[in-house]
Amino acid sequence: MSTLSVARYVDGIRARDRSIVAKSVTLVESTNEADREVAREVLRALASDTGKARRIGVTGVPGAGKSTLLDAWGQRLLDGGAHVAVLAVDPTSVVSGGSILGDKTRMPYLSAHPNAFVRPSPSGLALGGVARRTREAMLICEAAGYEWMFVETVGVGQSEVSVAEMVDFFLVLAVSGTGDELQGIKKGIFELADAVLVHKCDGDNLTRAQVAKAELQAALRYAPRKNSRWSAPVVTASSLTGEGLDELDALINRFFSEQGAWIDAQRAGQAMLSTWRIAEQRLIAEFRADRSVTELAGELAEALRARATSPEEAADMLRARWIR
Ligand SMILES: Nc1nc2c(ncn2[C@@H]2O[C@H](COP(=O)(O)OP(=O)(O)OP(=O)(O)O)[C@@H](O)[C@H]2O)c(=O)[nH]1
Ligand SMILES: [Mg+2]
Repeated sequence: MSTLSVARYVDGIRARDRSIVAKSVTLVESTNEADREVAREVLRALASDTGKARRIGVTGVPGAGKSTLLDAWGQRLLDGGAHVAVLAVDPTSVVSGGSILGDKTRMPYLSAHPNAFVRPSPSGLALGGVARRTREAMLICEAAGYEWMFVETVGVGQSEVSVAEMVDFFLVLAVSGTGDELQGIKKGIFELADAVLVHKCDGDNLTRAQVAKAELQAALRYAPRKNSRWSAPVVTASSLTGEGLDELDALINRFFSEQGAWIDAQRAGQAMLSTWRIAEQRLIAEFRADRSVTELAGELAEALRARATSPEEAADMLRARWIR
């Protein structure tokens, strides 16, 4: 599929040519070996241009208002002269094969603005592939000079963990007014959150949002912290009225100005973590594709059916065959 040369991609990205940026993201989504080689060369050439953006993950249940928030927040940043990129990660597209978020990435202001780049989730990629694509797409956007790099992900399944593992700041959206104030907030998510935002704090929701805020603050007090020098604050906001967005801005600015050393250390840890993940995926793929392993697996299926061996013993035999 790659019709452009490495130099064309690299120059286009550096010039922030949005159509080339879009093509480059398509390139990194490709699993075709020839495309992968081009993608690797492009990323290698751009390595020193990356790493300069503020990487922010936004998660929350479907309908929590992630896209609406990013459109309102992004508008403020764009009006201030910044460049804003948004990548979406939708785990449901992995299952359904069609990007459900694709038509739900409603960011009218961002979509129409020349200094913004919005990209829905790719379909037809396994979650591991989505994680790699998102990490690489992020690097491309950084090299293109987008200072604000947002990753929107639906708060279901493993996707929020993999997004938390590639951003500097992880914002968790909660919605009040649904009866259960902590709806959609899974216990483990507190360990990942750098801030919790009680969203849709407007109209009839105002008092409920304040109650939810107090409850969340109490819950967060006991959550394990990933950064001992930053305790995740709880804020309220409405993307419809704009209320609370100043506070959100101030909070993010404070995080990025105070936590530089922490962010550097976190990024180094994240790079090592991705290295392990990629190595694991490669090893598993090679293991499962190995002829002698698959042959033995065929034989073991019989033995398992006859209960002549256990899955654990069978797995050991497969491993022993592979190592030999
Ligand atoms: N009252 C109120 N409604 C809001 C607010 N923000 C978003 N909404 C509404 O909530 C609905 C869902 O908003 P989206 O921004 O699409 O939510 P999302 O979290 O991106 O949803 P998915 O991408 O489908 O997971 C829309 O009807 C919005 O108009 C808000 O601040 N206040
Ligand atoms: Mg959305």
